[in-house]
Amino acid sequence: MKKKILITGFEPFNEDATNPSGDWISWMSTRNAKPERMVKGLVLPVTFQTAFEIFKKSYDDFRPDVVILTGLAKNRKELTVERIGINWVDARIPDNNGVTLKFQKINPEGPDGVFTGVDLEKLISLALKSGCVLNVSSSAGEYVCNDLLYKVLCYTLDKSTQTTFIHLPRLEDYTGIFLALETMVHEI
Ligand code: PCA
Repeated sequence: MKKKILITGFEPFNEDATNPSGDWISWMSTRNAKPERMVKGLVLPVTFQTAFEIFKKSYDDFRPDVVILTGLAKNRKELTVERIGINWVDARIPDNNGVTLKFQKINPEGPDGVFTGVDLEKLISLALKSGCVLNVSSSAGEYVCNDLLYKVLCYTLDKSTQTTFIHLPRLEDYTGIFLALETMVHEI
């Protein structure tokens, strides 16, 4: 059976005109998937209220085996994979709807944090295979990326889906990173 992979990125936010995570999704749509893979791409709005709802609709329709969420982390220098989504939001800037959620739990009844079930060592070696360093991070921040990661991890926990989140750095040239992410999609 074909393995189904749902990949997501985000629209631009704050003062940026572009978001490499959304650009990666567009780039992937120009590439050939491996015959044993079915890949669906989704570019999400940077909004607390709607990003997860849009994701959920796509997830429920597509029923993927693997979910690879991506976003931009401007202050990082290398590609990083997130180990955990935390039940906390404290935004320093408004989202694209003008909403700034401060100092609160994402879900007052939810667990404090949820770890990814993905084999991170395998991801690191897949990235290295394409000549790219992949670091592990234990904080996806307190903004929309962590909000999405936490909600998706909670939602997919008992559905035998492998869910991961990868933050892209701000760079001039993304060729190497896009290829490394593609290798992960093809070989995870
Ligand atoms: N990065 C932001 C939200 C959207 C994105 O690409 C974050 O790290 O929360």
